[in-house]
Amino acid sequence: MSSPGMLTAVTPPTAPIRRIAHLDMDAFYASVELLRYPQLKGLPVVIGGGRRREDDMLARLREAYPEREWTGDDLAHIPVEFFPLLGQYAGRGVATTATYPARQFGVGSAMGLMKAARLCPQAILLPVDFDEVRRISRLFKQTIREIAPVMEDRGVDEVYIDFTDVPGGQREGGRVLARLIQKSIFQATGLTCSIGVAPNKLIAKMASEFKKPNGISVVYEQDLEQLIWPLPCRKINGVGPKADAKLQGHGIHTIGELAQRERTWLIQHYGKSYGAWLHEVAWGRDERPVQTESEPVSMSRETTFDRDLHAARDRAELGAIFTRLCEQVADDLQRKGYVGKTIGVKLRYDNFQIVTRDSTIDHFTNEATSIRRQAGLCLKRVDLTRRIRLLGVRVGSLARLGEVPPEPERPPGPAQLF
Ligand code: DCP
Ligand code: MG
Repeated sequence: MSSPGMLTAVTPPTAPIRRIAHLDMDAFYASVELLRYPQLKGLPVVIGGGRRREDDMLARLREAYPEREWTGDDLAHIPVEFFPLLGQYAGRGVATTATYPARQFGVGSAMGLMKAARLCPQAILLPVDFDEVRRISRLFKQTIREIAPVMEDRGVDEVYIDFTDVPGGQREGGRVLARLIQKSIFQATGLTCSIGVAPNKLIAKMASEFKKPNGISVVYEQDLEQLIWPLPCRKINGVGPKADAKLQGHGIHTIGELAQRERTWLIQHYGKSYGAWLHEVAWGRDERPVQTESEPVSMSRETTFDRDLHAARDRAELGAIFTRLCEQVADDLQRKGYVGKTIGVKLRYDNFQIVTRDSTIDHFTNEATSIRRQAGLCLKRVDLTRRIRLLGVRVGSLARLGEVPPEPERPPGPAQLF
């Protein structure tokens, strides 16, 4: 008890430290199937080879036992022996994911199913059910938002979450909140996920992989040297296979080795922006905010080529890719109900230098052909003598379709003749 005149120890309020989480669902497509077929839990299951039709398994059952009525309620009771095995697969399909028991045999995402079948013929092969995947995806994200509202959607099975100002978000460096989120997601969906909590997105993304499946890893700034530096550079989100190969060529294999290179040396060899970025990430620095769902400012599509292309020598190939990108952006705009009036291009040259050009037109569009025309004009304004490794198309200054002012009517006159 304090009485007037007595000195009380007052601890000054400390500013919360930045704590960012990355959450990634475990063996997502496969786990979604196990909800339907719980009898497959603990078994090697591989997802791939097409999309699920309403009742793939029921159709098999009806064919084998036509005398019985089969309904959706029977799915959980289908005997394991009845499921199709990977070893029987023939075709050119690819595995999208595999359960952890299947991964023990070396099977994983993006592997050809024939190769997977050689590694683990006894695995059960199931197609993906995209509708169910999307439903569960929305459900787990909604569960997170109710606990921690600052969440960035990064795709079907992963998100970033800003723990910094969430009540309890600082306890044990974020571990307590991470546990609560894991538990709530499990209650809502029956699925497990893994979470990394760290000072920023970059490290959180690496940390969420440390204790997969169903794990939590808490990383502090001072853990950089011990936990991050031993990792291969490829673990950095943004270092792809090509950049990694180039780093390897310079004798840089781990993030620690990358951190030991001078910033100026990196800039010299990897370009001004990519080189500087490499230096920052190797030292664990990343200030990017967690961006909650908001009105998009722009939509873009880009692609990195299998080999560097030259504007003149690979004209046809480049032109086809360019057209495709414009079609994809137009499709994104139309699907999401947006139009835009700033159209731009982005190129990365073989030396990793990035250039962008854009121009704003006098009307809103979401048409592939007019995007292509404007983007083509932008392309004329960049140096096309260098070889290109990445090409992107972007439409900005967006407005919701239906909320844009109607186009002014063109005055009648000779122009109408055309
Ligand atoms: N996916 C895909 N093709 C790939 C990689 C993934 O279609 N080449 C799909 C299937 C995955 C989902 O995206 O289930 C999520 O991808 P992840 O990389 O997060 O893989 P998983 O969630 O399956 O496994 P993990 O437990 O390693 O996160
Ligand atoms: Mg995942």
